[in-house]
Amino acid sequence: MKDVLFDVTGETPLLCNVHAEMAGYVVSFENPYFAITDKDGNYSIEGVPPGKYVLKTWHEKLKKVSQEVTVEAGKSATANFELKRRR
Ligand SMILES: [Cu+2]
Repeated sequence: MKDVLFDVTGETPLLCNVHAEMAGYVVSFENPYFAITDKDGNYSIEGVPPGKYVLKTWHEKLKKVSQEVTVEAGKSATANFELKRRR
């Protein structure tokens, strides 16, 4: 096992030189607030301090979308996205 430090933010593709279908991605962030959607596309990010944020999506086959979200103290905020295929 080899340790690798991801000291850049964004996506790092892990590709195979032999098999084109073997591909994985590591996506690194500058903060601990992220979520992976469930099979129906639902997600939730807990413990976000009140404030204004830009929420960004990432998917290997879908276009990136971002949306401004305001989190108020003691309330939950909702952000829905409609994602389209990358060209
Ligand atoms: Cu391979």
